Amino acid sequence: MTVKSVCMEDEEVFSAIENERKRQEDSTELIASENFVSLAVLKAQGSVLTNKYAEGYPGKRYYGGCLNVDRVEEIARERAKELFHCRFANVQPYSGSTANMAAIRSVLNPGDKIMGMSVNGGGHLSHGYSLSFSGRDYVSQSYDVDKDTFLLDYDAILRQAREFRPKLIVCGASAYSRRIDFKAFRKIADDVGAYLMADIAHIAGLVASGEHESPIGIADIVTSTTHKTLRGPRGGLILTNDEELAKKIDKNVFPGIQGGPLEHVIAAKAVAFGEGLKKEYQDYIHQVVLNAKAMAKEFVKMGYKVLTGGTDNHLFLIDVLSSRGITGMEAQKLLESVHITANRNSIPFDTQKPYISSGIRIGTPAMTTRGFKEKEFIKIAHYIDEAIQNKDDRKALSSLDEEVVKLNHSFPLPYEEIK
Ligand code: DSN
Repeated sequence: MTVKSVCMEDEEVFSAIENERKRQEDSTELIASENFVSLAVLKAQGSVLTNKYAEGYPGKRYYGGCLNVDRVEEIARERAKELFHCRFANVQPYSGSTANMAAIRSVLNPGDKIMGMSVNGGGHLSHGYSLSFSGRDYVSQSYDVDKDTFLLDYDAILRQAREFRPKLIVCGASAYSRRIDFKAFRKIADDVGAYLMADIAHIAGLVASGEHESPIGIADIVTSTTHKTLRGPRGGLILTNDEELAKKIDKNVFPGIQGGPLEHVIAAKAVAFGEGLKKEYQDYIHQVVLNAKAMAKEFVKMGYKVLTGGTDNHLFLIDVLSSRGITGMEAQKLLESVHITANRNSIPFDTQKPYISSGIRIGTPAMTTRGFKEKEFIKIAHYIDEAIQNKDDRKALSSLDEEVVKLNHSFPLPYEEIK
């Protein structure tokens, strides 16, 4: 039986998968946290390793038959350490949030104080947000960006930390377009006797390629996802140089919060880390940043309010409400109607509810993987403006949609159709 005919035995599920493949092929993907993995990553994840239970760690499993998954997990750990120049890596977290949960539990007890960046300011839910485990199990206070510049104000964070006295400070963001000064955070943490955790989920690829300062050796613990700029499978990662913390982290991942590791995903992480060590990947990340800078600049030229006026990394935020009078929600829907995928995003001190929001977040990792350079991103910036200007003109939107799809088709994905 061929793979195609096997897939067609479950028409219902596989036609939805095929439709998603086609949607990805047709669309300009600007969600800053998404990317397109290589065929090798896809193949490793869709492998027979999904059949295997392997609770424990390489050489110390609770199941038989772990010879091959031990090898795979060893390779993943070794490559992660090489990629990030660190001493210890745990590659088992199912996601960025579980990585953060295990990391936080390694240094805090329930009721201890945690201080992370506010979600509205660009931080992540798992950095102390009230509805997340991180804001429920611990006493949390968040720091914000400056009201005028929308930049991290390290003096203000220090003052807040001195007053709040957290046991853990978390730095790292999901929607912050400027470089993060890990050394400044270290000074703040040392000043108040706190641990420092850096969540580099978004900028991991930039850190691995030297496009952004690394927090390794500065923060006590570094967490990440593997599927954003790192361009691996959906999953998490924890790094540290501290042997005692590494032991605690391992215990908190398993058996603390997880059971059997997803060895097929770990294999795909290993493949992605291997790709990350190559020169081509470094060139790719460099281009991601050039593309983001060029696109942000174009929006500024067109009179859009780009937060902080531009970007140092792979993403930026546009206040579409004050720039063009449409909410983030409206902009997201409008763009989707012309095959441009972005996500609405709260901006710092947003007057709209998070579900509606005033902004959109734009990222360049995914389309850079497909081969877009500055020229194509500038073109897309104009397409976005055209869509907003013609938001009530169906005919104009439909012809714009055709142009967008045509452009995307000239940068094809390597994935095989399944029907
Ligand atoms: N949900 C992710 C993002 O879009 O940035 C953060 O984990």
